[in-house]
Amino acid sequence: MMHLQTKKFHRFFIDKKLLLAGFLTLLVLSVPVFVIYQNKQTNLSASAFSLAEIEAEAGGTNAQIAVGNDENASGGKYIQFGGIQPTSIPSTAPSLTQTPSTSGEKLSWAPPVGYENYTKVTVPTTGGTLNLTNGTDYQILAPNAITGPVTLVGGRNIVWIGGTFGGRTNVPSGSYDSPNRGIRISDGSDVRIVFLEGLWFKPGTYLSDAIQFAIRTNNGTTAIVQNVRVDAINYGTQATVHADVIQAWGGPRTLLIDGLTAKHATYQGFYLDPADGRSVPSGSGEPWVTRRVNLEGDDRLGGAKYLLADREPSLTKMTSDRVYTIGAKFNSTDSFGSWPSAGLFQGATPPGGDFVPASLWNGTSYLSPGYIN
Ligand SMILES: [Ca+2]
Repeated sequence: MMHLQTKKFHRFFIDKKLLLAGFLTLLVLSVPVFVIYQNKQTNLSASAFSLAEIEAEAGGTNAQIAVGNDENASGGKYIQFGGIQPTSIPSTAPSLTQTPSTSGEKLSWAPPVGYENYTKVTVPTTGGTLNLTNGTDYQILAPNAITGPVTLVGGRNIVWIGGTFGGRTNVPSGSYDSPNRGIRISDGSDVRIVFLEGLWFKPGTYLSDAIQFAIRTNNGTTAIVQNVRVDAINYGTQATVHADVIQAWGGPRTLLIDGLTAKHATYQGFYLDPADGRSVPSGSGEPWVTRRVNLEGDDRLGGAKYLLADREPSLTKMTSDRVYTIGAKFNSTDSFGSWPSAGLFQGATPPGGDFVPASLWNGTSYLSPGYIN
């Protein structure tokens, strides 16, 4: 019995040694694998953080996430958080000290990458309300001259390049504010870009506001307005319809303008109040820019009053870059807020003529001069 027990003990001892050796072997073999695995995890983690850096400033990972094509990205794909494309807005903005451009030269801000693949919506000739889906990006098409007001409700990124507005050739009266509006931008996805370029409001027509931002709840809208020409009469007075070339009636968070000519502002030009009827949009944004703008007052109804009104200068941190006003009978720079004097030329027109000439359009076709970046 003792012998057997000894033998058993011996075998057990040997088995334990084998077990220990096996364990050590396993440990030695597994450590490199573990290290490699850890490195792989680190790399994946780093990649994830790298991708997250393309988020919109005010966006979050709870916003929509999409995968897009980019020949510069690894594997030809990139992940997009929050609806803002990698060529995000401020990064494409040129320095304000760059060589001044004149009409027809390249624009400051490019549309979001891949906008050509956005869902396409054609504006009816008579205009109307386009109900878009939040979280979906849209390209707006306007192959025909539009004769009525256009309201864009919903959607995420919106790109509208090229369009003409006609109709409404009679002197308006009564409650014509809404039917004589050009474009209204309403709420959509919270973080997004609304990109408007190449819009011409034709001569011999009457408007209230040409472009109006009526963003009641969104906080992260970046609006870009480039090469807009308003030959139509922005028809109104203080006592009647408050006609504006551009009115921000709530929002956006950031407004960037390059190229805007308006010839007949009877009451106001830019009336910008992102907190009108709501609280100031929260979150981080970019300083607002008005670049290559010429506004002309028209005194047929008593004279233009405020051609430039910024009612929330602490939010907008406005920059003027070649902004010209002429024909304001009362105030050009507004008594409400302030307008930066640098880059502003009152009682003057651009030495090279209108920043946005009508020659940019051929019929309803608009040819973009392209973008600096
Ligand atoms: Ca208005």
